[in-house]
Amino acid sequence: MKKLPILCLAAAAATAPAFGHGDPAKPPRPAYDAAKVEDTAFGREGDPDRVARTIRIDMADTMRYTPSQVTVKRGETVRFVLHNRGHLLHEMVLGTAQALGEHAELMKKFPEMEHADPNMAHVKPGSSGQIVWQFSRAGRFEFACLLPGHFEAGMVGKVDVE
Ligand SMILES: [Cu+2]
Repeated sequence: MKKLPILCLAAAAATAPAFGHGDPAKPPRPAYDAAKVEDTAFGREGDPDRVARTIRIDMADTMRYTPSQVTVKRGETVRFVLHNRGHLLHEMVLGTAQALGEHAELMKKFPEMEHADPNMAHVKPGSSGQIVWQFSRAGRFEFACLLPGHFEAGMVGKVDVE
């Protein structure tokens, strides 16, 4: 099973020069490839051709997402369309509450970690981004902005998978 903190460390160690978290110069995420999709505790990268629903989420400098809670059906492939309404960089990282908490702690120690995984998107001010995700497991998961100070300020949302 894929564990975010290990991935992040591996990426940070393997890459020079390091791209900052959410650096606009970060390498682009590779195109969807079904053969490379890995299952995680909170689902898997979704096939953009099988999106069942689009959910728009706004990001603000108040360190809040709107909406901050969404409900999806198990098995559903969702396209999150993220709009950054603020003047700061924001991101959305999907995961389990535990993985996101651990990841946030790692961010404090390694602020230059590189990220371009399918469960996350960095969105520049005034810009938009997206994540396509299939929620293959039931349960409550979270999404969060792990940029320094944002997670701590409460930039966290919930996904309930029925
Ligand atoms: Cu943020």
